[in-house]
Amino acid sequence: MSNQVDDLIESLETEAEIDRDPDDTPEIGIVMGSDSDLPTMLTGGSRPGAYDALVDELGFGELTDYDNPPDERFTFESYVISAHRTPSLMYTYAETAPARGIEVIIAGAGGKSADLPNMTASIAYPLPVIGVPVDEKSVDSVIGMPVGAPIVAVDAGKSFNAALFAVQLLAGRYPELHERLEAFHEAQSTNVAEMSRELFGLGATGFHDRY
Ligand code: AIR
Repeated sequence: MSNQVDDLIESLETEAEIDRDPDDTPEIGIVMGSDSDLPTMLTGGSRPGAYDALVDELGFGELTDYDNPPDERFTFESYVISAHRTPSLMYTYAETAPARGIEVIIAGAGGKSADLPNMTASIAYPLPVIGVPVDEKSVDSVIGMPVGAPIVAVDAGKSFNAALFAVQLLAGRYPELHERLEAFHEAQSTNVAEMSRELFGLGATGFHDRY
């Protein structure tokens, strides 16, 4: 095992032993099998991703230093962890998550052997894990868990929905997040209504050429 993996494992274990104010620890942990998953997992690639949902729509901050949390009340952290290349890191991440304040994990991986979400769910149980198949090939391996070992998963690539669902899980405990989710939904509906009115008023060709 490389020293860098050892160092990461040690820092997670050390963090798990620190008794921090829960307001300063991340509620959501995002893990992905490779940095090549980043466009899909966080910033969206061809569509909006988890980062867009959490930061732009729901006011979360990204925690990048446990000693200096961002000003935002609700935060997330993100790591690259491969089930096959760094299994011990996956194990430690999932095992230490509750002690580090994580309340829900979003885990994404791609390819035919996308095991990070389901293995993380098994190790972190009963902490909820939302799986994101990074591509179509990985759908079966993410959702194919045996009875008694649950995972919920979103459609291929839809990390935006995984983030929304993570916040839905948190909203039962934090009324403020409940309100933010409602505001997001309201804004989304208004946007559809505006488009609808514009399409009707301009007609299909006029709407298409409007910009
Ligand atoms: N992967 C990485 N370790 C285990 C798995 N299943 C997945 C990553 C990524 C794909 O393999 O989640 O979607 C290709 O990874 P890379 O690093 O070769 O680009």
